[in-house]
Amino acid sequence: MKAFARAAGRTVVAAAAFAAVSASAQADTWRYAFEEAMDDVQGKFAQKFKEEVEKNSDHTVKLFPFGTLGESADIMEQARAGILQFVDQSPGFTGSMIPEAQVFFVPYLMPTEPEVVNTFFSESEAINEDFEDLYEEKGLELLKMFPEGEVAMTTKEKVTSPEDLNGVKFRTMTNPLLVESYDAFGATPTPLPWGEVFGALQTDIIQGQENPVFWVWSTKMYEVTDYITFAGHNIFTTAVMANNDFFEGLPEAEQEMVEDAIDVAFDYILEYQEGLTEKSLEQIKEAKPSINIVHLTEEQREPFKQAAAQVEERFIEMTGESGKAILEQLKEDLAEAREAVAAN
Ligand code: 6CS
Repeated sequence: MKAFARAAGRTVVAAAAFAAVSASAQADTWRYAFEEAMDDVQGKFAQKFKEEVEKNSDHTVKLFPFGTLGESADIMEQARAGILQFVDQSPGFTGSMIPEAQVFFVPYLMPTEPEVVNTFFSESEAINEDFEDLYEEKGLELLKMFPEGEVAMTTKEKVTSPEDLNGVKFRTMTNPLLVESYDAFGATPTPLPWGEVFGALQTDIIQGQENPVFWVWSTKMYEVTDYITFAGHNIFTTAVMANNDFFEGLPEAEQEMVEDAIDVAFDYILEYQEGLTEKSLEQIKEAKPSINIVHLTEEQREPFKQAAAQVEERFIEMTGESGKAILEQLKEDLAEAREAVAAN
């Protein structure tokens, strides 16, 4: 009897072990949505991630580019509900859910030199540690933040000073601090989801927007605006995350496989973007020879820089001690990235 019980016990243990192994070895389909098209920066990142996961596991990654599942806010909701396993949402939209993520919209905080930017995103403690906790509180495992290039303003009229933005309805992503920024820059900020931007420019509901140049090219923003202005005030940052329950439920080896795939995609996307702004500008000039490309001088940038101080203050008012700590850490990380690049 005892022998039987022992044997039965062994069978149960063996069956449980088999179930655990087969659950982890089960070939699943993971769904991953992002805010851009397949051939844009987020799409290229996602494709590289898919390639790596499928190479190193039995899982399949199904990609959902912009428009297939709704706007950015919709895919975030689906990821938090566990309908999607992975989502790419930029802090420009996440800022309304995680106020600290708005730190990326303090003008002139982020550098624009690609080398410094890349070192910062690879090494930053604020990004790779502090933000992870904040995302986790919202049920998300932050896997990576990465840059998508310097943002430029595209407008219908010439902009060389904040006065030129007076009366300009300027589209912003939907976070309160970006609204503050364009208010400080003299414009009338108009937060809109991405899907409404082209039509709003075409019908003159808005007269300006900001985005990295690859996006101005791929979404044909140059067709509905005549000036591309570089004020050096920011870069575009995005973030990839997983539903936290899904990620925590993965065996450790699979979590590592996912993290490795993200690291490969990160290195790939930094390299992919080398020269992308310049190439996109050339493509725009060819498609629309009348386009005006303006790089503001240091003197012209000065009043925009001065306006940035009040935006930083607003950021601290909005986010309190936790925002202040992130801002300080970020500044420290940026100083270290600048030093590391200068030393090379
Ligand atoms: O401005 C936006 O809303 C969009 N810009 C980029 C570069 N990516 C996705 C985002 O929705």
